[in-house]
Amino acid sequence: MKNVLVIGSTGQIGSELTMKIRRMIPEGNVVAGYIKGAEPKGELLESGPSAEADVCDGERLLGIVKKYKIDTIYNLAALLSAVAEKRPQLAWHIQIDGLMNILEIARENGCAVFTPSSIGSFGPETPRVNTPQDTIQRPRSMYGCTKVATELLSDYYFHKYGVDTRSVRFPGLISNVTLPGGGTTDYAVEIYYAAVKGEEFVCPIAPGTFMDMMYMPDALKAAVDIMNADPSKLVHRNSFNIASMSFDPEILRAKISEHIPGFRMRYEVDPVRQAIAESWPDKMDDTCAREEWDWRPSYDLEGMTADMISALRKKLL
Ligand code: AKB
Repeated sequence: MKNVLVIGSTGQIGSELTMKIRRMIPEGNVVAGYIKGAEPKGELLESGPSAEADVCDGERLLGIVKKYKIDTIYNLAALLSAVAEKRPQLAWHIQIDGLMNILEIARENGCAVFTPSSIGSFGPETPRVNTPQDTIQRPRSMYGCTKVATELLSDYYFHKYGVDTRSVRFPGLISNVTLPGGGTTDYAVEIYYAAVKGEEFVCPIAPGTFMDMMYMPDALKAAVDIMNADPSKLVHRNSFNIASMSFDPEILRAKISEHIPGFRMRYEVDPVRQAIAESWPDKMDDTCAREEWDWRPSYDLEGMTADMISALRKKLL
C-alpha cells in the first residue's frame, strides 16, 4: 500500500483513517476522496491531495486512480442502516452500483480494495451469541442486503479475477472526532456527547438490546492490518468478524455514570432502529480474524469510556 484513495474521507471512519494512513506512508499519495457538499477541511485538506470521488461516477474515479497511480482503494461510501431504510434505492445505488464501479476499476488497474461490511449483514435467524464467522446471513434491512451483496461481490472479484479484496464486519463504531449519521448504533456515540455536556440523554434503543461496539482506534487498526496481512494466511476475505465489546444501553449508562455521577438517561425507543438492532447479533465470535491475521483489540468499555470522556471534555467544554 503506497498510493491510496479513501472514498468517503470526510465521514466517520474516513476522516480518521485518511490521516492515519497519511502518517503511516508520508512518501505516498493518500487521496482524500469526497462528494460535493462534504469537502475536506483543515488538516485533512492541507495534509495531502484530495479529489471529488463519487462512487457512482466511474469515469471520474478512474481518472483519480490513474493520476495518482492508486494501488489501494478504501471504499467507505455508504448510507447507514436507519437512513438506508428510508432511502433503500439510493442505498443500493451507492453501496452496490458504486462498488461495481470500484471493482471494475480495481480489476483493470491492479488495485486492492477494502469495502467494510457490518454486524448489519446478519439477520434474525443468525445465531445471536458468539455469532460464527461463517453462518446464516439473511438480513431484513436494506443496509444488511447491501452488506451481504458487498461481501459476495468482493469475494467474486477475488476468486474470478484475482482482485485483492479484503474486509471486516464492523461493529457499531464510537469516536470523538466525526459523528456518525443515520446508524442504529449512533446512540452509543451521542450518549457520550450528552453526558459530557451535562444533558439528559434520550435513548432510542431499548434496555436489554445488546450489540457489538468498538472504539475507533481499534477499527482503524483493523482496517489497516487486514490490508497489510499476509495473503497466504487468509482463509477468509470478505468479510471477517471483529469484536471488542458488547453492551446494552443500561450497561453503557452505568459505566458513564461511574465517570460522570448524576448522568441522566431516559428511553424513547425508535421503532425502526429498535427492529434493526433486535435482528443483529449480541456478540460476534472473531476467532478467525485472530487466527488468520492476528487481530487484537486494545480497548474495552472502561478504556474507551475514560478516553471518550477526556477527549470530549477537551473538545466541548
Ligand atoms: C449502523 O448502525 O448502521 C452502523 C453499522 C453497525 O454498520 N454503525
